Order: sequence, then C-alpha cells, then structure tokens
Amino acid sequence: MSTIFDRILDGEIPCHKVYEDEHVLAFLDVGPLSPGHTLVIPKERKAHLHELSDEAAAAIGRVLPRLARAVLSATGATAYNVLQNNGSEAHQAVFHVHFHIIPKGSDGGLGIDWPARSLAAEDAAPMVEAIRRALAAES
Ligand code: DGP
Repeated sequence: MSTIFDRILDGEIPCHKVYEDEHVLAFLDVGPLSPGHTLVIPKERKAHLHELSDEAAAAIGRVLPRLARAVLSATGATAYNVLQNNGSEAHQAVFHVHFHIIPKGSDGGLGIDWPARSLAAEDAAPMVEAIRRALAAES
C-alpha cells in the first residue's frame, strides 16, 4: 500500500529535505514536536523496522548519528530522542519505516509515559530463551 512517504520519495509531493543518499532520505516533520524534528526514512518501501533488509537497515544506521549531530548543531539542543514506531497500537501513523530525531528542551520535544515494571527472574529466563531461539532460527 502506498503511503505519503512513497509520494515524497517519488517527488509527487514536496518535503523540506535535509539529506539524501542512495538508500536514505531525511526531511523535516510536517508536525514537529520541537524545531528541527527530522524524519529519516529508507528508500526501501517497508512498513515496519523488522521487515527491512540488512542493506537498508545498515544505510539508516550509518547516517543516523551524523544526522543527529547536524540537528543538534542546527537547533542548539543538547538532548534529543530517536523514536521509531511500529504498528498503529505503537503510534505509527505512516506505514513506511521512519526514524524521528526529536530535539528535547525548553522549546518542546517528545513527552514519554514510561510505566516501568520489575523484571522477575522467572520471567527473564524463558524470555531470553525464546528470543535466542528466534534469533537462531533466523540464521
Ligand atoms: P508516526 O506516528 O511515527 O507514524 O509519525 C509520522 C510522522 O509523519 C508524523 O510526525 C507526521 C509526519 N508526516 C505525516 N505526513 C507528512 C508529510 O506529508 N510530510 C512530512 N514532512 N511529514 C509528514
């Protein structure tokens, strides 16, 4: 299914582009939580992070720190969040993978509800086992 970011990639609608390479495009969020709020997207058209190829994921990882430095430098912020939502229950609205770089400070930023619980040992052991099994099945 085509998304608004596909249309940006195809040049059908404009964006305030800050960076582009063979695999990645970055542009300002149209509804910023703070000045400099930037979206970083792979050119690979996948809805969720876990669907990305290693190549697209590596390309994003390669430029994220550089883009974060540039956003900090441009805004004067010293704190920021990198947010990446997957699934509508997790607040994803555009179903093309994207990373938010959101400066945090007196001029706004991401508000986070973080309802932490305690990790019980009897829960941790089977969870580690299940995740390791899933990882092993991937390779
Ligand atoms: P998310 O909830 O993680 O799926 O965030 C989607 C973000 O995309 C949201 O912060 C607003 C932004 N957005 C939606 N449509 C457009 C658009 O047409 N242009 C730009 N630049 N940003 C958009």
